[in-house]
Amino acid sequence: MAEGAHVDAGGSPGAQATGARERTGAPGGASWASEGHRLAFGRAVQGTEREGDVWVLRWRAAALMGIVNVTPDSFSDGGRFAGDPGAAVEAGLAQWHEGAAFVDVGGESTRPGAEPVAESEELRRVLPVVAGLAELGVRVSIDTVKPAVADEAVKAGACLVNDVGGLAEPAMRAVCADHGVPAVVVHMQGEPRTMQRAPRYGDVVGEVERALLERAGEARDDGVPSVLIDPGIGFGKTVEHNLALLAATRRLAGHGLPLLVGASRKRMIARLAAAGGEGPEPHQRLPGSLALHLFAAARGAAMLRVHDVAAHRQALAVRAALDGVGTAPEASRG
Ligand code: HH2
Repeated sequence: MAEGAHVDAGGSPGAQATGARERTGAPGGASWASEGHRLAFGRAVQGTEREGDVWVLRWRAAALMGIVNVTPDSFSDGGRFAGDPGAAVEAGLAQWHEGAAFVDVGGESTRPGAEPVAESEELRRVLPVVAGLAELGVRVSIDTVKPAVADEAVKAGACLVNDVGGLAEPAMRAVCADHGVPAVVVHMQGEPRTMQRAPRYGDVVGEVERALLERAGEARDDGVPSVLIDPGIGFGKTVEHNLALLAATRRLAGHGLPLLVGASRKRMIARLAAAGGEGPEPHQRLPGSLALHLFAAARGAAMLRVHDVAAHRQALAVRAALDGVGTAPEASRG
């Protein structure tokens, strides 16, 4: 049912699955659609194709991961769906129809200063939403740092584990390997409660890159079928650290592992746009989110984690349509 939702351009996994036309890369070095991305699963998942022992999802350009936080306290959408799994499923399904390749369900806020949530409470929040979306044919990602939550969520239908703890726990790698699901390996310095107090790096890009590649190697060695890597915008980083990492998108995307970037509505946007005042509130940060994500997409990011799927879809499609404009032979001759 939901498969038909993925119909248009941009080369998303959904578009790939429904046979939408592929775009070619623009001459002149822009990489809007020139690089293919690949995620391997140990079992059949909607939109994948079998390749030997694994099932592979392929796409071009940047795909979107929609966000559904079933929490009372998330920095941007906290409280919207707390205690109302039906509304959360509806919102996730809407994001899927808008073109999300995955819908990321989270039951514990990781905003700076957030307190940890008990496992039983996190399970109570996420399981009905994961199961409800999976039953509707939505590819669901589970946003958790707890192996037991990941395990139950995958049993309920999630097909991707998004771990802001960076897959540091062997038990988390075991869950992914045992169920044959890929994972997002996110970089975080410290832990949410304290991570923004005094983030410090000698060489932020080099250190984040090294940590991500190490963790990706451990995951591979432990049998996780594939990973996306994510520099963790705002996870133990100043605005300057975030900017340095975004500026290094091409380098971080150049390791043969799909790169996920999640800057949606984050505090750095308020700081950059503040003009002396407080800066826009989270729900007013869509323009800044688009600016950061279009920048990352143009430099090879494979996936963008976003609250506003339709707006990103539109921006990516319009930007992609500019590929080649002005560089075609007849245009440059004139
Ligand atoms: N950011 C947040 C949560 N999960 N996962 C990945 N892979 N990358 C991110 O940048 C990322 C993430 C924080 O955003 P949000 O879910 O909107 O808020 P909260 O953690 O307060 O629920």
